[in-house]
Amino acid sequence: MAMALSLSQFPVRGSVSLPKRRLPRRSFCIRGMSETSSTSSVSTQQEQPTSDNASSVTIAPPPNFKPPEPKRFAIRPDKTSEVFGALLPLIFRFATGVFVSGYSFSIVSKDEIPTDEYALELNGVTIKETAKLGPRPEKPIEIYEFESCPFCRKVREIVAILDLDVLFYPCPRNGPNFRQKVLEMGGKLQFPYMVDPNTGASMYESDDIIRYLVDKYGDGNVPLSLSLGFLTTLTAGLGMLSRISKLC
Ligand SMILES: N[C@@H](CCC(=O)N[C@@H](CS)C(=O)NCC(=O)O)C(=O)O
Repeated sequence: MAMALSLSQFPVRGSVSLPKRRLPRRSFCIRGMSETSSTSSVSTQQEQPTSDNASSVTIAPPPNFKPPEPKRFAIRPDKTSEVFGALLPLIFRFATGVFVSGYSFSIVSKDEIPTDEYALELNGVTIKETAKLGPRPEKPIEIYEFESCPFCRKVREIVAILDLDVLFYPCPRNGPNFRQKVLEMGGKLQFPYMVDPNTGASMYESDDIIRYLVDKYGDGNVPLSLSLGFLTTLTAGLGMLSRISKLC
């Protein structure tokens, strides 16, 4: 049975002689690996052995060591609903937020990518990705919100679309940390609440926050999927059905 071994975990028997200055290429050969064997051995051999640096190392697993059963990758049965539930927003929200504003890609030669920039490479093909974004906020925008709130979800989506640096302050119902701060800053407990330290602007109302962010840090256009009024809020809520009971 195959298994991974960390050589440093096992006692080394026999003598090991390693060259002092330059390490030769070695091939490792693992023998006698089975669940029932009480000792396994690993020997190292040089591809081109020479008389002064040939070595042989035998290692043994600890007493009663039983290699773990290999398992197929699978979703834990009690987590299946959570994993599939995480797909709901993708369906109900038409994958809003998956791509940033004005996203496009083209296949280019590797030389076209500046050395300090990242580009995706697939099967030897270099993919250049671009987006159309407005100015970047110098200081991160602060958003007070909570996961299961559909209005907050709309704001999270525009943050993803505009690829903004944001500090999210989690304010779950009965949360002891940041709710009080919102009450002090804005005068009421309502979420989402946004503070932009770059301009001093602060506001409630998801649609106002979205409008503010696209005007200031985007191209001024609210994406269609966030401008459908009640339908936007409804689908944002439906997308979170599987999480509402856990996070409210
Ligand atoms: N019209 C507001 C509605 C916001 C709203 O109703 N938020 C709810 C959460 S989904 C809220 O703040 N509830 C009070 C609370 O959680 O304490 C908006 O679009 O932002």
